[in-house]
Parts: sequence; C-alpha cells; structure tokens
Amino acid sequence: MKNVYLSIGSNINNPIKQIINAIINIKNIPYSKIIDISTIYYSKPYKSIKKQKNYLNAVILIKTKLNPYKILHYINKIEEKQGRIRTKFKWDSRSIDIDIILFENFTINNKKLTIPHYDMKNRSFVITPILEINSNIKTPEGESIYLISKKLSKKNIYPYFCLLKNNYFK
Ligand code: PH2
Ligand code: MG
Ligand code: MG
Repeated sequence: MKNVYLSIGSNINNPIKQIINAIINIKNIPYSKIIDISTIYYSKPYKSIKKQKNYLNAVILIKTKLNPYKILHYINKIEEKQGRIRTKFKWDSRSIDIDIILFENFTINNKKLTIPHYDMKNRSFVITPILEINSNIKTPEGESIYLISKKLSKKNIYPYFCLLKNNYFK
C-alpha cells in the first residue's frame, strides 16, 4: 500500500458540503482507505485573475494499492460527479478540485500527471494541512516540508472546521 496525500479545495456551490462529499467519495475509491484528514482551512484565493470567493481546503492521507493513473482516474470521476466544470481559465472558481500532492516518493512528469504537485511549495493551504498529518514528511528529493512551511506566509489561511474529532470518516 502506498501513501498518497490528496488536496481538496472548493470555493463555490456550498464549499463545506463539497468538501464533505469529496471525502465520502474518496472513501469509496477501491483498494484504498483513508488514513487521516486534516482540519479544513479557510483561505484567500491564491493567484486568481478575477475576483473570487474564499476557499475551503483540506488534505487527506490515503493508503492505496492503485497506481497514480488509476487514482487520477477516480479523482477526475469524483470531480465530474460533484459538478466540476473545466473552463478555459486555469484559475477559475471550482465546486471541487482534488489534486494528488504526493504519491509515496514517486516523481512523475508528463502530460497527464505531475507529482509532486508542481506548485505545492508556494501554497500554505496545501503545506499546512500536510504537516498537520505528518510533521516529518519530505519531498521525493528529500526536502523537509516543515522547512518549506517556514518560508510561507500563514496570513491567508485560518482553521475552519475539524472533522476528525469523532473519527467520522474512518
Ligand atoms: N486552487 C487553485 C488556485 N487558487 N486558492 C486557494 N485558496 N485554494 C485553492 O485550492 C486554490 C487557490 C487552483 O487549483
Ligand atoms: Mg488545484
Ligand atoms: Mg486540479
């Protein structure tokens, strides 16, 4: 079983409901199980071109027997099911976005998939929840995510909601 860190984000169509539905749908990915869920964070839009609503973001750690392409297939299906509309603008609002941040210690770089996530180091709404789950984690190149987090501003993210207290999704 491989460890996979997924990031989820939503800023339209009832973000808290979208995040909870995404967790339920991720729980149903075959040959996989949820190990941990971070706090859900409230964050300002990062790199948006147009004016956008604020986001909710979280990170989920799963263990899976599937390969990265199969995981990508299932998360794309979940995005589709949750009404994700892909516009021609990369930074548009989204009902749900699920990204593979880390997949064990794999490095993949092709048209379909880039792992680790190409911009994770600049996103405190990704780095902060990962560290909450595993404070010792490193990138495949051996870079400490804790050290990466020290360079990031935490000004734009706030803890919003915590689901783990009652182990609801485990
Ligand atoms: N996702 C983006 C662009 N900007 N900003 C926040 N706060 N959260 C996101 O998930 C996010 C973003 C594109 O994937
Ligand atoms: Mg994304
Ligand atoms: Mg995405």
